[in-house]
Amino acid sequence: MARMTTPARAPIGHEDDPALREWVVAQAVAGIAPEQVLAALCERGLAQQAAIEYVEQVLRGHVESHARDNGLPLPATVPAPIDSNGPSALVVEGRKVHVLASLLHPRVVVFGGFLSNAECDELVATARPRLRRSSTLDLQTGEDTAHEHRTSQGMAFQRGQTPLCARIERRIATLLDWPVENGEGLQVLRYGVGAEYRPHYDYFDPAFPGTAATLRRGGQRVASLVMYLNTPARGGATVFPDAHFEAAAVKGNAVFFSYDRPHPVTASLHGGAPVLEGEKWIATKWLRAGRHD
Ligand code: PD2
Ligand code: ZN
Repeated sequence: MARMTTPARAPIGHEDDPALREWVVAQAVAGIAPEQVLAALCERGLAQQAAIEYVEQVLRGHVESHARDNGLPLPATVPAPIDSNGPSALVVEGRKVHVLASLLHPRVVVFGGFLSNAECDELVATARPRLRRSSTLDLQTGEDTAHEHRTSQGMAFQRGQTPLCARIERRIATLLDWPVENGEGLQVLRYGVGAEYRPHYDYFDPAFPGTAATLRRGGQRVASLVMYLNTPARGGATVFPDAHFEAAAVKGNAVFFSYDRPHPVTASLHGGAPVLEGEKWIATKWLRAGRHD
């Protein structure tokens, strides 16, 4: 469907009028910028703040009834670092970070220059002597086990384990407006030639018994930030198959993605494509809905 850029006139009616509610939902579905929807509502007499609250309430109600009607989990609040068509650079804790690409569904933002070269090199140097074969959570038992779908080596820092970890964690918290305490410790991975991380979801599937213990520590994961610590000579992109989108692994850049419920409807399926030449180093930060201890 072609995306519209200007809203039709808002129908005249009281806020309880189903026609007005349907109009608001139709604008959102058509991709009309929220400011334009608000302007159209103000034009027909609503005060700015009342219009904001009305639009939020209508869209929340729409999403909730869609979830109920389709047997989906209700959406959670997730980090939302930037609006559509916003600034192309942000200053975060004194560092200029560029917005290189942004997708709405799945919600993906690619940031340029999130880490300095020196920060990338220091993370690699600190992690290198502690690498082990990567593991994944076994959904049946809740144990971490090696898996053929994840052929990297890795290690995990505790939150705030080194001054550099703490600095990066503060930067992430500021960029994403999400508490440091809701983050898991940084995980560093190294992929050699041929190594990959096949497409998966980062949330914990609540249908499996092995997820209960981890969910008690801060609830669901709601977003991920994958930071590239080097630039592989070839391959190693982070791929989002549902969107036919890939983020190139470029030293210092980072790809953010969020998922507001533990369900494929988020289209947040993603993977690390095989490294074809050279090696690939990343640091991943997973963010929980609540405090992770
Ligand atoms: O290495 C990657 O690009 C990648 C891909 C998918 C990392 C992760 N997931 C992850 O750390 O969750
Ligand atoms: Zn992942």
